[in-house]
Amino acid sequence: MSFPVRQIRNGDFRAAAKLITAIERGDPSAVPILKALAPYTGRAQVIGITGPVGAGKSSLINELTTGYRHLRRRVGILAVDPTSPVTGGAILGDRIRMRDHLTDPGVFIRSLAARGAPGGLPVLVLAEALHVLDALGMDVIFIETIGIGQDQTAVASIARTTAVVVNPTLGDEVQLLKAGFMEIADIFVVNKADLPGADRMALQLAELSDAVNPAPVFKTSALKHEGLDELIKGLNDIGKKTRR
Ligand SMILES: Nc1nc2c(ncn2[C@@H]2O[C@H](COP(=O)(O)OP(=O)(O)OP(=O)(O)O)[C@@H](O)[C@H]2O)c(=O)[nH]1
Ligand SMILES: [Mg+2]
Repeated sequence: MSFPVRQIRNGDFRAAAKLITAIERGDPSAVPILKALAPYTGRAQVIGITGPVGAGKSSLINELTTGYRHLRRRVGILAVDPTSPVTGGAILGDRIRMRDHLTDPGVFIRSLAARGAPGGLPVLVLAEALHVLDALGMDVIFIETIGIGQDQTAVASIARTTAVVVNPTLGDEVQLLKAGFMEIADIFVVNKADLPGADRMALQLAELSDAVNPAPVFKTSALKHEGLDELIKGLNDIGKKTRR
């Protein structure tokens, strides 16, 4: 077994980070390592967290990670930098939002920069990075993306469970339909439920999703640490159903 393969299988974060960098750069040296790691993948629970800019995806991942750590699960986080002009400093922002876990040896956080690549982050890069975290022994892996364009269907196909995060203040629910979120959701999360309108939003979502693609709706407040145990239970239940 080659050196990095053994290191990664032993849970060496630095070896994993190096391999992901090689994957991002399209470095051919990554190919044989990925091949050798392939038999050790397929174990992790992969959860896509998607939704509009600023819905609280990173905050929610931070809270969910706390929950999964209490359950002694190792957590991998892949945050896709969407090259969005709105979230210009996404990588830094994510690291601030997930600061509770930056020094936890059971949590691996990595941003994947879509910058420069036409059409955003290549899906293959994401899939390969996911394999690295899986082989690294992460039990739960979150992929954070802003659901824009064709990318989101690709991410939904990579993640075993896709959670679509929205807010009570979103207003025009038709936008969700237009953005293609309804089709890809296995679960809906109305985050910022500490703000007014959460019940109404949850109800409308439930009605909409019943018509398009039935998916359970959860209400959370990442800010007030509410609704997270229920959401984790919901994610685990869905995970069982959709397991390949
Ligand atoms: N009131 C309230 N604010 C929240 C909640 N969750 C997150 N926020 C705030 O919403 C803002 C955006 O949170 P993020 O976690 O960065 O959202 P995001 O969806 O990851 O954002 P992008 O990655 O930029 O799309 C921050 O100011 C958070 O503090 C919540 O439950 N309630
Ligand atoms: Mg974010």
